[in-house]
Amino acid sequence: MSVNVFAMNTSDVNERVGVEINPNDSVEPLESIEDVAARELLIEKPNHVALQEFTNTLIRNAPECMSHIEKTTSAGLGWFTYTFSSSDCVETLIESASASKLEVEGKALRIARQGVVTVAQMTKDAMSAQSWHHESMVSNAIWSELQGHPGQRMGVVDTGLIRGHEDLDSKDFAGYDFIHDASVAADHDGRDADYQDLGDGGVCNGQEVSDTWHGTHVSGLMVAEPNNDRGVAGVNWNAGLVTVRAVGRCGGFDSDVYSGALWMAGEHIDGVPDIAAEDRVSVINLSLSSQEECNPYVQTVMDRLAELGVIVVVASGNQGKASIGAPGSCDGVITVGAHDRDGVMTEYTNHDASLDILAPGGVPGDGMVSTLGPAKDAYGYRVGTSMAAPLVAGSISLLQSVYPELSASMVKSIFQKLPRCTDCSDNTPKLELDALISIASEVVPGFEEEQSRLVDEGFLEYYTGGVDGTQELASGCAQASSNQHGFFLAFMVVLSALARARQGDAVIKV
Ligand SMILES: [Ca+2]
Ligand SMILES: [Ca+2]
Repeated sequence: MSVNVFAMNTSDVNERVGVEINPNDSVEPLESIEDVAARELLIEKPNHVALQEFTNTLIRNAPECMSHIEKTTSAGLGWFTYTFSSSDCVETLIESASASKLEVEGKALRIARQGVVTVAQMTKDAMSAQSWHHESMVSNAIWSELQGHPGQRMGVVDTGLIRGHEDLDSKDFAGYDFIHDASVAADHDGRDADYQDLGDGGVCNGQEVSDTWHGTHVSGLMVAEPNNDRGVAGVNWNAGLVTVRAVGRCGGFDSDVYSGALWMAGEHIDGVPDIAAEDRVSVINLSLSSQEECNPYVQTVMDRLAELGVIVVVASGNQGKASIGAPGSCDGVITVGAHDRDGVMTEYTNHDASLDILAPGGVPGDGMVSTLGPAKDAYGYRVGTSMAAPLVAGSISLLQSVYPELSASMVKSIFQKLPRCTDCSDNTPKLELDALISIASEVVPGFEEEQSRLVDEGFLEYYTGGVDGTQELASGCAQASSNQHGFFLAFMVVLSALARARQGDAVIKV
């Protein structure tokens, strides 16, 4: 086990959140996240068997491990994280499982090693001064008519959030700290309600790593408050943010990432208060990657999230490999790579057949600007597939504001019709919002029927913000004849009217 001393980091963290500093903390050796993960095993427990009884049955396969169980933590959907004091117990149980000896009531148990994810962000970058991604995505054309709805919630599972940040505070609706290991959490405890980002830096694999404020950067790209004379604007102007803190010092555990994702989708997780119904998310951004395959636990979670109607958007990772690890390789997720300012796939983007789309992610020297920490008015540049994924998540949420029932497979078929990169070898679709929305109207079934239904149900008069809807519609149609984007704008007016009508706070006049 590596012994690392984080004296300076520990006191910094404590000063920031006002936790009293225990003088002994600074000399406590911290175990690496990989070492902790090696002592943990994820096991699926049958619903009708009590946890204690289940544990007893399990341990009959490795009696010497009974006294080595430090704790069990819910990982959601009947899966539990068993933390042992020795990694030997994990290996013994995995051996039993592969010899088909690990069973309860005659049924083989499903198990998975504890995985470790890291943030999919590249180097810090402060050389560019332009928020060029919105230009690349043609965001302005969309924002004139589609800005999301305040009833929407977008989820971020990441390093947590800089609470009270001036460009995010109005979007900060709910969150939870899911990190079950105190040394990775750097907050002296396990899971709790404080999802403040305490930094993810430290000595990781023998190298000093700075705090990234990664979760705050990603959140800003999705939902930073627009038009407030500060900072930046997210893709979705109106949606609220739900935060799960699951990545701490040097990375995060699978079980914390994915049980956190289940929680924000409304699934009950033992030991954690359920999220309020109105704060359940419709899309989750995971700007996280690993070198591991999508194991049965992670795939089970992804399947459940799809059942719940939640779309999961994942960064493909930044190793420049022709293969993608979990969670980007799991079935049913939207996997996002990064392109540069010219729309060309970046060299660092991990890519294989599971890559669904490219979005702006920047290159060193030409990064993506967004909210940062630790100061509540901090902004800065980051580069990576981590920055591309939230732009796609934000775009999907704009579609969801019109079509809440949108599925990941619909999104994939919409993406397939998007423009491709020209003059480059890759043939991956590229995020362009104007094309995205007009393709959605062709691909999403029942659009016209939905429009008729709303009219039949009496949504006959549409206005918003003092503007008469018929005037808006007329103006959209006038633009249709006067400029090349006109048809699109007219279409957007109708779409936007429908979005408001669906929320019950506006009616449509046809
Ligand atoms: Ca905690
Ligand atoms: Ca702003």
